[in-house]
Amino acid sequence: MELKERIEALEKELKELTKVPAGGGESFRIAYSGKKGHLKGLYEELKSVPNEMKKEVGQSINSLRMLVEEKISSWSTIDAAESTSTKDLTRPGSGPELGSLHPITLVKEEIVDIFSRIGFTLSEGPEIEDDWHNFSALNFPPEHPARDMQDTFFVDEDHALRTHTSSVQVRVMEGTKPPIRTISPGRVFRNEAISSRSHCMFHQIEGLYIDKGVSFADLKQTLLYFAKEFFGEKADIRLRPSYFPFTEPSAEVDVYWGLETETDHRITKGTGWLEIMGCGMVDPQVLENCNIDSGIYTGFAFGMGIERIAMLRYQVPDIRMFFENDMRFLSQFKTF
Ligand code: 2NM
Repeated sequence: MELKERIEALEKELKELTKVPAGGGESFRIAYSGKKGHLKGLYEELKSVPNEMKKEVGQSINSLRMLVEEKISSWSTIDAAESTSTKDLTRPGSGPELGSLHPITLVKEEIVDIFSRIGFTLSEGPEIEDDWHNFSALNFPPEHPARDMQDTFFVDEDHALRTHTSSVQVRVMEGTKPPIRTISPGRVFRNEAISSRSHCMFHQIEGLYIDKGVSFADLKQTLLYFAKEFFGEKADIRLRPSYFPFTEPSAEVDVYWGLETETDHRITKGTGWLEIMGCGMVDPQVLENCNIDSGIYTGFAFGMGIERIAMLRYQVPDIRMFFENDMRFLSQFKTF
């Protein structure tokens, strides 16, 4: 057969091919544009075509090549689509993407869980409180600076955004006969300048234990248990005398963090110790304010800022990151 006729025959064959050929797209590619394929052979033969016919024959081989390339690229898109199985209508769809829990929620739940293992139950209460539950029942004298507009967000004459979750525990004491063992997490508000270390809204978790014969030794051992559960078996605690209106005696609690790395030195200011909470024996007057007989019952209480604990746990440098809802921050706390 003449070269020209063979080209025409191949062209006809190609135009009739509308589906991927039986051997698959790859064997077609090899047969037509492979190293020993039809096109290669035709270009080889072109060399011996007489000069006056070279142009015409060359053009028809070129258009044949374009036809081949067109076929190959159309089949490769079909192949790609089929390999991802869009045609399998029985395949299950992709599920919704799971979100993540906020780091404050994670730390809060961990602390609640640690205390629930030794018999503390959860109690929660309103974020808008009256003067009695937020201040008076807790022994804040009428002229205490916390009662100032500068420190507290007032809603009206007698109501404010709670400045601590102790108000929840006043409600529990008023409504429960001891023994009482409760833990109260929640959002609190203070009219403070916002910085990397403090915010006007944050979270606290407070604990309260009231029964006959509850002592300061019980307080210390309970807090040591917490420190070891949360920070690890090597953790230790120390108590420094302090003052709160609602406890007597009162103390600040430090946890031993360690002094091994550069970071340990930086965050503990070279001491190895970090302040994590306040605590004390509930003032007998507070018990009386809540109709608990202070001649029969004693109790301890403690409170900590959840943001501060979360900043230590996750090495977060700025408290404001907890309130910005930046997905680049939040998505790092995925737990499932
Ligand atoms: C603290 C420190 C010390 C506390 C006291 C009470 C209550 F209601 F029983 F009086 N609840 N929480 C308390 C005591 C909170 O936080 C730094």
